[in-house]
Amino acid sequence: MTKELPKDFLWGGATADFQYEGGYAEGGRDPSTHDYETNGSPEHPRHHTMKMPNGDTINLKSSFLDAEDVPEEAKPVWLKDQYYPSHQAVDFYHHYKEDIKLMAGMGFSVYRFSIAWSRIFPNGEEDEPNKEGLKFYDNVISELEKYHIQPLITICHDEMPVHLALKYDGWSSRKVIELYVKYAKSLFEHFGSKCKYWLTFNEINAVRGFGPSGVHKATGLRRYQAAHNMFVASAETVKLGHKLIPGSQFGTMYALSTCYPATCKPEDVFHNQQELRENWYFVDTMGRGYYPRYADEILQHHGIKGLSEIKMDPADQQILKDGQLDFIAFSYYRSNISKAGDKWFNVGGSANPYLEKTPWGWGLDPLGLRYTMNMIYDRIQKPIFIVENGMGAIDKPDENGFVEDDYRIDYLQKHLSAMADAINIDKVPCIGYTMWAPIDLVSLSTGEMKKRYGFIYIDMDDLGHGSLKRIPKKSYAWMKHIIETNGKALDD
Ligand code: BGP
Repeated sequence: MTKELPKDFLWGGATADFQYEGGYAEGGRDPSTHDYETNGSPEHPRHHTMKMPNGDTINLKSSFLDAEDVPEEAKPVWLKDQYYPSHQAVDFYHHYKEDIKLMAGMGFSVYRFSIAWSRIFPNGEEDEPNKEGLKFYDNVISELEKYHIQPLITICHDEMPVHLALKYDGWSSRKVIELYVKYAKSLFEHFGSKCKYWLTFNEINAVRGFGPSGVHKATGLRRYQAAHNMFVASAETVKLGHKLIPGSQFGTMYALSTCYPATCKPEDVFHNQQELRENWYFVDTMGRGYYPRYADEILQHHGIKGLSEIKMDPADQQILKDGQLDFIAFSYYRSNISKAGDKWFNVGGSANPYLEKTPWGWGLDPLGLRYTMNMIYDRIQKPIFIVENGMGAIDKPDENGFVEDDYRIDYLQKHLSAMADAINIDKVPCIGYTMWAPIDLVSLSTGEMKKRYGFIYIDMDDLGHGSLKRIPKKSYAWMKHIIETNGKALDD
């Protein structure tokens, strides 16, 4: 079966503002929750740096997988001896023209990027949006238009103005729903005529804790209260977007790297089915417009009696129904396994012994992508959009800065082929594919620069030193050819 994709298939790449943009204090932007996050590595987790009222500084693990609770009285601070990667990131803020030209050189038809909330509403509570912030994204979108690349905008990628985290405890407060909808409205009014595809949130099933959700407590009732408030905010935003932008299409993005049963022992299979519902809880509620029947059972794993403990307004049910998503967007990187008796954990699992792994221990599983695409469509029957997939690797440039990344080409060849099979053989409707991340940027989980994903190398190290020069890798030309042939060359 051919790997050639339907004519209107969208090809592109994806980035997130605080990992890519930099310019953290420019253009009237206020700090966001990630601006207080240090760099790290697999051995040394990233931290939020905070100051207590008595002057003591504390470091709290910030990575969403093991985020520590933040004391309510702590205030974020920058410490002189720490490096905060989001401040410069890889400086898209000053390189956007060059970067978009490079993306266009590969033939991209779509570019997924997130807007930094604190660039538009610096503290989140202003009455009017910040003109300079809007102007920056105007410039980005005009540049995209020049090359006929359409934007796919993530309204909120795992962050918020730090003021909202401190004042309202982030998403655990309903007040933030109103502020988010106001922010989204200003984006629709300003960019609506130029953008058809929108994502209300990034990896909503994975966000927890201070950095991604502004909530001081990473687990339990407050996390699931925050999730409910995000569901309502997303649904209200979808309704509003449909009204203000005719023909607009809305998704939310889920982390759906999959998890298989460790064995065919019925107890393992059953455990795995239940654990996967940690993710389906989010997809089902937003994709179908109502909480799934197993919601109480999921909540009980987190010490919550059930939905009755979550504060809801009487109108919420109707809002969820009216603001259902048009498509399901997801990230897919790897697969894991789980078995009966494993510690209950969201987006979790252990390493699959059948798979080769990246240096960061992520198991390579192209068929898992096809499996995941089918799982989602079988369940929700709405078009899907792969908005993140890629391989973090250690690249070794030669003396001219050129990287021969055959391992990345191999990863993409296999994953894109599996995607084409899901589309052409299994008939899963898929809007497009945006590879994470077309240009090297800062890793979310470790804050490293050496965990590189791009088709384009950036001369910068883990501490932000380097010329920031952009140099296409071997995979750049390879991907260009795949896009030119609309996937057909995957067969070669
Ligand atoms: C997803 C996030 C991205 C991104 C990616 C790769 O979870 O949406 O922001 O960073 O994963 O992860 P990492 O950067 O940790 O390798």
